[in-house]
Amino acid sequence: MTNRKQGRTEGSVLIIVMWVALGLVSVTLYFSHSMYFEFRAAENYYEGLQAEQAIDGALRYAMHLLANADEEGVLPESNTYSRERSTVGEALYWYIGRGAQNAYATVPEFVLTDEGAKLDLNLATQEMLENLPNMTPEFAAAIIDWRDEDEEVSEGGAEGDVYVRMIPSRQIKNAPFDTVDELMMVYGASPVLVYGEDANMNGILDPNENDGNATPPMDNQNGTLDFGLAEYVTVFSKFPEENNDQGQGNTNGGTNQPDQNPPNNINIQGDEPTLKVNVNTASAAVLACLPGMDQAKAQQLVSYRSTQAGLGSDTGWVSDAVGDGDLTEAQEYFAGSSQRFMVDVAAVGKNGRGFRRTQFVVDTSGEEPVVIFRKDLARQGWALGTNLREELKQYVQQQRQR
Ligand SMILES: [Ca+2]
Ligand SMILES: [Ca+2]
Ligand SMILES: [Ca+2]
Ligand SMILES: [Ca+2]
Repeated sequence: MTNRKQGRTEGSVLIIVMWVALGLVSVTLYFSHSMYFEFRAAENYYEGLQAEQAIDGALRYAMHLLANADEEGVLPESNTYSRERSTVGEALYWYIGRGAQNAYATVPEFVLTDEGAKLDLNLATQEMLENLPNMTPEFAAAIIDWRDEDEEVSEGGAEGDVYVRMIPSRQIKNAPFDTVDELMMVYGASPVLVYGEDANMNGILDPNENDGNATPPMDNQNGTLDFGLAEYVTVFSKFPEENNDQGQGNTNGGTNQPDQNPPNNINIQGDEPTLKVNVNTASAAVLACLPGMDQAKAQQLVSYRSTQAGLGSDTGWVSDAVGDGDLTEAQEYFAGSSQRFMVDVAAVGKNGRGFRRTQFVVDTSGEEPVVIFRKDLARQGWALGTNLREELKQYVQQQRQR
């Protein structure tokens, strides 16, 4: 009897010991697991820092390129600078840009871009705005009312009283736009109208931009990227002043008014601010907005331009491009060079993680280039295309094997 009792006790002890052992193992597993995650988080954080350093470096490099351009106001040829998978220490960066606008593209163009290639929201007339793809006459009118000083409603537009009645109510600006994103404040705006399907603003069709409503943004799943207005407009255009025959172009006359720096975008030649577009860099959609232009002529210009190497700031080619087409009305809106450029940098750390992205606008009109705008776009997500994500994994593995 005692033997059987003793046996039973030993059995229970064994079971208890096994439970304790099992418990210890799970505790160890738990801690190693959470340590693993902490390690991964620290590594991601570290790679994020590397990526931020790379963005800093890429911005400086771009400013150096702009300051030392072969021709002032003309972007360097794309084969003359490091613009994709370039290294800063162990990190990598890319300049996200635009090439020939192609709604089917799934690989971004990696170049610096010209803000002068876009239509300036603060200077465009209602007619020019109406010519933008997907623009409605009402929204074009509302843009004019948003930025003008008066309370007169443009036909189909909206002035202060409409904004006050909105829920929640807001105030109309009655002053120039400071950013393109400000379009979202204008009466009638929607993400579809302003950003279209290009939620991450990289100019290409990403998987989530072609899966309908399965993941944001909403898209029509038709295999092409439908752009929003933000693709075509800027608030930063600035061009070298031309034909400044009158000495230093001081339009102050004989008055004793102190010289005031002209606000952004406004050339004081007469009092009329003038809108211009760089005909050597603008897309057909933007060129088609200008007076005297249409889709056909704009397309002719862009096609002809793509066959000409090293145009520099020359615009003499435009008449050859359109044959019998008349450009007399449009020509005064053409510029050949620009003074403001976008540097849109995406970067990752040494293992391809820690994705970061920042857009900068650089002004080159002064002695030294200066950054006049920056916008963080990391939250908009991966912007380098699906293929590149795979290529990057392989690249990282190759680097490790060395
Ligand atoms: Ca107004
Ligand atoms: Ca996209
Ligand atoms: Ca979608
Ligand atoms: Ca689409």
